[in-house]
Amino acid sequence: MTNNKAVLDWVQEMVAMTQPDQVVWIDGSEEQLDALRREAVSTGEIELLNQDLLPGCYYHRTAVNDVARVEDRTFICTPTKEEAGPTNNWMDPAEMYAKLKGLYTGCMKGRTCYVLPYSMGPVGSPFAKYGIELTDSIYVVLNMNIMTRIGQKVLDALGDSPDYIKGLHAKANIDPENRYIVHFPQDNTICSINSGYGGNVLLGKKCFALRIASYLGRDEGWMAEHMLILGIENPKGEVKYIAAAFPSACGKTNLAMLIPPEYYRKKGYKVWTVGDDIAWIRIGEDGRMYAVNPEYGFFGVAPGTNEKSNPNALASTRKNTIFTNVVKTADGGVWWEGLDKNPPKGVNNWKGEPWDPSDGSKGAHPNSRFTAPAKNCPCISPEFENPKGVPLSAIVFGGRRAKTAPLVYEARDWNHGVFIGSILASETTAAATGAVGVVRRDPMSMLPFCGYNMADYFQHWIDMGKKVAKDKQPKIFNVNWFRLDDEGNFLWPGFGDNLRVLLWMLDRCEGKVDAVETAIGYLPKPEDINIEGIDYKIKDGKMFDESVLKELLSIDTQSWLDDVENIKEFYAKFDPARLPKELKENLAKLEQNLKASK
Ligand code: OXD
Ligand code: MN
Repeated sequence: MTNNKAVLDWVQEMVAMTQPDQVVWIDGSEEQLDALRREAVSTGEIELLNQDLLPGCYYHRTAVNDVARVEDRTFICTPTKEEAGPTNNWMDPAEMYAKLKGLYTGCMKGRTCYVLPYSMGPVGSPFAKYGIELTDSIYVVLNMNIMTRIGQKVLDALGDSPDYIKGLHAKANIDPENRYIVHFPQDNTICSINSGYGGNVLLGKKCFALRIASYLGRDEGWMAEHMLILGIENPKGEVKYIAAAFPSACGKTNLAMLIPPEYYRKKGYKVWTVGDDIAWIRIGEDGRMYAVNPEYGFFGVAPGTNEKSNPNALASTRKNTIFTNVVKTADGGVWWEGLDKNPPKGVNNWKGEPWDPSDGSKGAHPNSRFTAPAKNCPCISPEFENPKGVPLSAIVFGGRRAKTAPLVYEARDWNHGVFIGSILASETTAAATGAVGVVRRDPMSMLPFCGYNMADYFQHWIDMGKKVAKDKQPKIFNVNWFRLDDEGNFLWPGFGDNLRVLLWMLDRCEGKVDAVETAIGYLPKPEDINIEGIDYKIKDGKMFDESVLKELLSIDTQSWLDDVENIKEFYAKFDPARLPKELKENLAKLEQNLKASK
């Protein structure tokens, strides 16, 4: 399939180490993929779902001990520990290679090694980067076929170039004690062993498109970010694009696929999804920032997805989708908590054990997933495959904060925006294990995904801003959809109504509305956020109204001053010589502003 010596030599070396019974190159043809589907069904690796209900859909269960990304077993192996920084696990590359060699040697005996060429970004696009994943899992091949562009066309585009990302995945024994997800940024290499769970084994996603790509982007002058990308079309047919970063479990996929409230739909507003998880951002010929979604599908969390929360995501999963760790129903359909209020009876849970929904246990794993082709999405953007990407008007950061952050505020300038991204935080909810309400800093929502020292990553953000003329820089905002009243009720309706806040941002980008300068940045004047048509009950006897909007836009100076102390503690993790002075200055200014406003 290729004469590329760099590829052939590496494949040969990996095959000599892992010793599979056979090696199969994936050309990406439907014929070959179909044969693999049949084989995986015959061995039980995947199960065929009801083809009348869910054509082209399959079901898979992972091992019970292998259901999520493993941050404590994820490593960045740069030559020095400082390059990986204080927020990554690090091991000396030589030591790690030796450890992995021991684990990989002979681990594919009796198995087939699939050689999978894939592209992140449209093949041939100036954004595109190519990878080859070696894997002993058909499940991985079939998922990668949904999540990325694969096959011969990728090898053709790569030609003789040695410029590709090497990825070696082996399920081995799914041994959690010897599970490693390892990145060698200087070698363009990713190694994953002893897992079969998506985030650890679909190497194009978090491993390549975020960790390795963030490192490449720093060297090459572009950015790899954990961001959704969406387009908002106004009644005149003009579309403006926004990229947004939220920590996991803050509704990124829901925002990416937002359905405008009826009030706006009637006026002709539309929202288009470009991506739900990752954005690669480059400076275009006109000097603006452009973003592409390097992925080809959605690897979404199933629980909580329903006709109301995200009908577009649900529609995306109705064909050619792989479901992992959800409940398989008796008629070959799928179910998960939050899909509807009728759990199926007399079926097995995600572990394959008999399950009685009335005993309070969950049928689907909370991190059960669908892998769905992006093109299934009813609101997929016509620009999804645009090789040049889409121009960004705004960048949004957001987290889950009960009290501190207002509904929305705007950065004073690019560097202040980088500061806001660097202090991004979310509070733990009752759904997570551990204490409730604990603030977890997750800068730019990249904490688990940054492939190098995060202080240098902040500097890269500052430097990227310098390359763009002020009037072409995207404006930077922070949102908080999750503010609570004193009894723990959400004050803001969320979901489709979030569009109202996005439209305020676009008005700001176009200079159409003024804002109020505060200690933390620019806040909207309440009258500039349109709340007409909101019909939201906060609790019995309390409907959403203008007074609630005012509360959402209020700033509690003391809780911000407490936050400043927390930010100082977080910043103290980094080498002060590496942390950009622009961030320190912005922190000092925030503290000073807050004290002055007391
Ligand atoms: C994801 C995550 O799986 O961010 O996308 O955890
Ligand atoms: Mn993600």
